[in-house]
Amino acid sequence: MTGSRTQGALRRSVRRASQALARRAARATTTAPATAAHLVPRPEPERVTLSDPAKQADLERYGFAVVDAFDEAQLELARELYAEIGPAPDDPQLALNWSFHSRSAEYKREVKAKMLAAFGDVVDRMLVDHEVYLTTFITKWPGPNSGFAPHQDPSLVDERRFRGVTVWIPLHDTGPVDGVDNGMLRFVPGSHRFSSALRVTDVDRSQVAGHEDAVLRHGVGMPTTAGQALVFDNRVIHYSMPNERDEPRVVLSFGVRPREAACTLMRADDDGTVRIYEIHDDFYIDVLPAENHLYEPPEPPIATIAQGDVGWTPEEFERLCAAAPVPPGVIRAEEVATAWRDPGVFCALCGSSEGLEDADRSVRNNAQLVCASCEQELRLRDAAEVD
Ligand SMILES: O=C(O)CCC(=O)C(=O)O
Repeated sequence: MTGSRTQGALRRSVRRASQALARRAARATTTAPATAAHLVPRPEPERVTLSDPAKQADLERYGFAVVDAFDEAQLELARELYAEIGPAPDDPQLALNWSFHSRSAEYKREVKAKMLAAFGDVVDRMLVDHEVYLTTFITKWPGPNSGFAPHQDPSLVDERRFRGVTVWIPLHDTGPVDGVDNGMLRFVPGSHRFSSALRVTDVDRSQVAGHEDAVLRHGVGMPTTAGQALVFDNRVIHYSMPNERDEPRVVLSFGVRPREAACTLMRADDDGTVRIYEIHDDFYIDVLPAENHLYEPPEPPIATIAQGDVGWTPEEFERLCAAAPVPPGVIRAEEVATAWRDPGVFCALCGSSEGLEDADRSVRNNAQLVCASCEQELRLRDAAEVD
């Protein structure tokens, strides 16, 4: 396997990101605030996402909407489905686990086939002419490692024309009971319009890096009752805190694209150029998220864009958060106990924090964070497959 990250490379990439942050902070203190081009949001796509116009308006305004998804019978069916298929065979049951991280393609195929057979029509009804490409269970096991750091999803469709969304359907109520949270989803409302920049899959280039404290001050929790879905724009900043209760929090999650839009993979070059590749709908079954960076697209990019440096300065980010609209029904940051504020840091594969550092917590999104020993295991597995 060529190009795999060793522990040294992991540290170098963390250092690179910290240096970029330091450069950004230095720039913030020396330059007068000017409106950089990427801070002017694109007009919202004309293409409608949600079939309910009021929910569509929420999605456009806040970056997310709460939509009724399952009735009692469907909720029961969803619980039975999870009980029947179960968590991924390699889920360490320690942290937050996405079943699409599983090394078993067979398991992921079963999840996709059964989730679509049972609930494809629910998604069809909720959205206007969309296609599900990614299905995953998200299990948030009780314990301190089950938070999920603030992030934006990568640009999973060509956002110059389209909106990509996730349909996130928990199988239980989410949010605090007597002050104890099981890991409701939290958002920086309106942050889908903080930038027109495309977001690449490489987590070391996350635009949220360095702004975590501001996110935790401005972010809000969106509690939901069982049967409700959160539909959110891939651009909106979102995160969740560890599950502090005794039962796992289980979610059925669907990655969805407008029917006429292909799924995309974005790659960045050091000069700020972004290459847009089209990928097939089973990409997340065939390619492990942890090895995404090793995938070599068979076709040339459909577009190459010069974005330049698209980070926010701390002042820009504060200003954007302060001006953003806050939806009704949310739990504001100041109502959240400070002990819950640390989303933790863990390896996406083994769930452990061992070998990971504070820098990993602050500049990296957990979705692709893999510890050195899992990295080594993947390398051995890939080498054995080649032999
Ligand atoms: O389920 C969670 O807590 C995190 C979900 C998330 O970050 C996502 O779906 O992108």
